[in-house]
Amino acid sequence: MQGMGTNIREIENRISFCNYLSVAQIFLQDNFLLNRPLSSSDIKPRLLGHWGSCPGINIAYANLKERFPNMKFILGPGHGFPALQANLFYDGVLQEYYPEATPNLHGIEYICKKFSWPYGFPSHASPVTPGVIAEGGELGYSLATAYGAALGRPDEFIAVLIGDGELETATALASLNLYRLLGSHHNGWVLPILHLNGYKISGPTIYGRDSDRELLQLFRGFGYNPILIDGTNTEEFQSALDAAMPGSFIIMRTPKGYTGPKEVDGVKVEGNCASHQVPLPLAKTSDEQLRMLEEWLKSYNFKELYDEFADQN
Ligand SMILES: Cc1ncc(C[n+]2csc(CCOP(=O)(O)OP(=O)(O)O)c2C)c(N)n1
Repeated sequence: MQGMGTNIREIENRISFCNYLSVAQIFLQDNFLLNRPLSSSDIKPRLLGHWGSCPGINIAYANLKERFPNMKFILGPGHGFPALQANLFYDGVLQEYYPEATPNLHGIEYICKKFSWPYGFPSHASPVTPGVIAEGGELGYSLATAYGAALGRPDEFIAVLIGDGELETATALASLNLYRLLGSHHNGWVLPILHLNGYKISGPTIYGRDSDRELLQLFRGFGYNPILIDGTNTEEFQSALDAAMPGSFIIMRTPKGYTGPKEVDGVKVEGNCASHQVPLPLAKTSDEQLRMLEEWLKSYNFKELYDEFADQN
């Protein structure tokens, strides 16, 4: 059953908005709203950042925010920083700390130009990000951090997105035991979500190759009630959140780099580790990749969805 007030289209529009801004931060130094055909001079001279994790983060964040507006959110795959930044921008949180992050073209230009730039925003979640107290970098701590944040705070709701590569680390695996130690009414509710996009930097994850049955058995073995969902199906995600309760563990399947380029130079990119970093590394110098980037950005219908941006040049 859908919860009251659930608006599937609004959630999906938010995901498109944040996907667009994630791509824009990685690639663009001008022409942020595509008011003219994309040209080489619009592309940053040095392309940095990580796309592959971003779409799954945007999906999880938008769905959670709709169902649990006051959640605390802990991000395991810190490499998807453009997605976190896009969501903080969307909610106006970034502007509270960075007044230039206004909800218009100026704000978009500001976050894009400052992404992965000296004295700007690093390419991973760091203490200059509102709400972040720990510099990221080492995978493994998200679940333990979530249980720590819930300790002795029974009214707290904490959603934690764990990378499937991250879950191969000793720390993350051992932290699965914390539910049996800390899952009581004296502590807050931690809702773990496995970001099962199937790949790490240059190869598949172990859990990405597991069958549904194997995954369900694994998390049942740790004492959870696992709920396996297709993250690209918003209704399914919202139903899972409606059904979730303390002890639930959501396994969210998405193709890595979902909605990005499907194939580049004969290499599969969407649904593969080739989407991990910058999927169109030659966008500045190759006409073909530039056109692919333009098509990719246009696919989000950014200006149509958010007409407050439409008339700005
Ligand atoms: C302890 C540790 N080992 C290795 C790395 C190097 N590393 C950075 S990102 C990454 C892959 C992460 O994969 P996953 O958790 O599935 O996140 P995704 O980008 O697919 O969302 C690895 C191995 C690291 N940061 N920390």
